[in-house]
Amino acid sequence: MNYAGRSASSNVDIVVVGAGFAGLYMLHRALRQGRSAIAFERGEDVGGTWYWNRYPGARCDVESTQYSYSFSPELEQEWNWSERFAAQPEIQTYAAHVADRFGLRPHIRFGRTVTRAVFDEMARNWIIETDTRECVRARFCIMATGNLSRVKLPEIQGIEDFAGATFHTGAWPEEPVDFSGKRIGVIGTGSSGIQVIPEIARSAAALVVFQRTPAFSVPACNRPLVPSELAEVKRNYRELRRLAHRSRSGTVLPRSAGRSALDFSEEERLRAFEERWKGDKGGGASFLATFGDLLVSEKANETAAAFVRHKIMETVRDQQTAADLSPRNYPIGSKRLPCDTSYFETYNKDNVELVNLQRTPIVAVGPRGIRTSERQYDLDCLVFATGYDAGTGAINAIDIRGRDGVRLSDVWRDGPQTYLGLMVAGFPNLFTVTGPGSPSILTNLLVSIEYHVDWIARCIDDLDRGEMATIEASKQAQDEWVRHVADLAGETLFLKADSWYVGANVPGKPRVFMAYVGGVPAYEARCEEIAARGYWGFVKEGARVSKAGSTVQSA
Ligand code: NA7
Repeated sequence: MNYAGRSASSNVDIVVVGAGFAGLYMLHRALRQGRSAIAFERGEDVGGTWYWNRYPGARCDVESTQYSYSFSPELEQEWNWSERFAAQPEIQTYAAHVADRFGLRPHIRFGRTVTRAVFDEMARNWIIETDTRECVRARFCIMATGNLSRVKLPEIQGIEDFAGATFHTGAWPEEPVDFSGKRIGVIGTGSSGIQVIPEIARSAAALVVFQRTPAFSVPACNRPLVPSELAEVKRNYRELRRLAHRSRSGTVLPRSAGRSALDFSEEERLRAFEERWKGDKGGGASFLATFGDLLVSEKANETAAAFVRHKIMETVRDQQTAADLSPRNYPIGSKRLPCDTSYFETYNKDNVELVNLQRTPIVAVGPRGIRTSERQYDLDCLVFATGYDAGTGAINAIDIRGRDGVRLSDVWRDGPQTYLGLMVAGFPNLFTVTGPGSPSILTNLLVSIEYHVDWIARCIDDLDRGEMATIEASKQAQDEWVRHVADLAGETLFLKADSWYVGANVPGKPRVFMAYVGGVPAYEARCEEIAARGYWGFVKEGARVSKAGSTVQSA
């Protein structure tokens, strides 16, 4: 098919898909570089994942002062985070503030879902279409679609027959939901379920939690930030950011108690875990960093897993419920480790009941509620905390065609193929911010987003300086990178669990660990080296670029 003749309502240098944290910064960088740019956003406001995840209890598991942009020292100084781990409303307000402060809103088209992106080989630009039938040509198409943005409903027979209200944590309504006096069923006990369950339990007449796999969870240890503490962070922001880029997870955490958990006596180990379980050192990713080998050695990992199971048995009064809540079949941290506020304590409430679906599976959902192999549960509302088609879901949902009309979802049929998580061979000038194959989901995403956006912005500048029209990954470099990413993951315990990290939660999705586990410093060093070597492993095509969005002469 020849797309060259397709009309477009406008031409821009850059189209950004999504106006979450990645899209906002990409848009800002593009505009600051003097380029014409627009972003398409499915939601009615900025914020991305944080816009959609408005469920009660939604909270970030990275400290707020670190889960924030570093590109503007003025922004850093003027914004005052109120809590150690920010809740969704505050993060949403922050995203909105950034959009307003940097004048980004006029460049964002809200309520538009990008449905198609086609590379026009003649014109060497992208034609991007939305569900509202808009069509824009852009030299660069940048996917800032997020890793957790395509929600996943459970495949349970009869869901559509349920007569009560249904909600998904990842697509929560804007108006508050009143659970008081109602019988609520929650399906799913990952991070979202673990955060929403204690909140629903506060007001519901009855809350029934349908658990397929028990989750490890550690206390968030959230608390208000005191002014002196915030002032100290503000004074030291540059150093904090520098250290974040030197840490594997892009997060400054308390120093590990030791290289291996197995180098310590049981008493010393328990003391170290206990320190991270509560208090100032606790919360977020710090528990898994207690020792350096918890995610690589099964024996070391089991010491942490046993510690958490013991805590569950201690906290939950009913010992059968406690046993049902205790994970036994996968290493702690091999699934994303949730951080909670009184999750296990919630099961001591009289209005809360746990249903262990491994013992009594769901048979069907009907108009009145859920029927398990044991009994019927009559419910007024159903909450699905069943996660996402993560990593690749949002990108694959768009009909993206590269050279020769090849579809990206076909290239990714057996798992995502990228070079550095930034580009895909055969898809020139299409970038993926925190794409699969980059550290992304294993890190403080703000650190990874800013790094990728800066890299992409520099790459585009370098292309222009060299009078090049396009850049794309070479197939060979991509294949080597995909192998490298898989080899590194193979050395960890991440493959030992059925998690969204490996796509196991989506039937038929290829089982591939989607992130680069080598850590932020190694990854950034590699990307810097590649850029310094004239974008080694990328193919550039020469052409003189005359004006926004149109290439006039091949080299
Ligand atoms: P997750 O972590 O993917 O959790 C989804 C939960 O839903 C998990 O407990 C699943 O059980 C459960 N689930 C999914 N389908 C079903 C069916 N059919 N029946 C019963 N239970 C089901 O999603 P979250 O939204 O909690 O968290 C995603 C990320 O967001 C999180 O890791 C943080 O990074 C933020 P399973 O374990 O598959 O047996």
